[in-house]
Amino acid sequence: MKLIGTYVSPYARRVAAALVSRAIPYEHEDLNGYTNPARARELNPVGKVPVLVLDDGERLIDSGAILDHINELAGPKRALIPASGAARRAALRLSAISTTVCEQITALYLEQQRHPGSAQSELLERYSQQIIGGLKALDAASQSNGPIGTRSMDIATLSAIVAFEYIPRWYPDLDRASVAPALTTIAAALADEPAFARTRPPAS
Ligand SMILES: N[C@@H](CCC(=O)N[C@@H](CS)C(=O)NCC(=O)O)C(=O)O
Repeated sequence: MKLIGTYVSPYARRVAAALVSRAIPYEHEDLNGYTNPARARELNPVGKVPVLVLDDGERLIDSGAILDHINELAGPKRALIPASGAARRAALRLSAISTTVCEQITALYLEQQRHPGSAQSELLERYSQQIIGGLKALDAASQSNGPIGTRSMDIATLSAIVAFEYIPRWYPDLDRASVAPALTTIAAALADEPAFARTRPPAS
């Protein structure tokens, strides 16, 4: 199968991290949906990466749906998503928080690009509060024996670390270590895990 999407995209990267963590082989095409929108639209009606092309040519879109498929491929012993109950609900909630943090970081960055040098607007402040609120929730789940941690490379941990590492490129003013100290510790402990080391995009 082939994963299409630059690892600068946290959505493509969390899919890649899941594939690497479950030792599922894949080819990679380094497509950036922003710089090559025509190719992205050819592959996905809404013009975004990641896209996962299965061996029979079927194309899966949206990182959440793709991770659901990878979860099926991985099987219950190496599941990415707990099968049921409170653990499943918590993992999916944390996954959603991580992707929303990334969305709001992108929105904040694009808003800053539109109005360079402008004073803190109400919109920027709202985005910033959403990002900080999300990070604090991820941090609360990263306390010892919480659902995010070095023991559980599931959808919650993979997505949280990818979101955490997405911050400095686009929102360098945010002091991640003070907002999310427990997550900072876990990210440092997992930095050399193949799932993250092999999918980390080069610094810009
Ligand atoms: N909900 C989607 C979001 C994907 C997404 O926003 N991808 C961005 C890259 S970070 C993209 O390709 N954007 C191109 C565009 O919006 O034109 C997912 O989880 O896969």
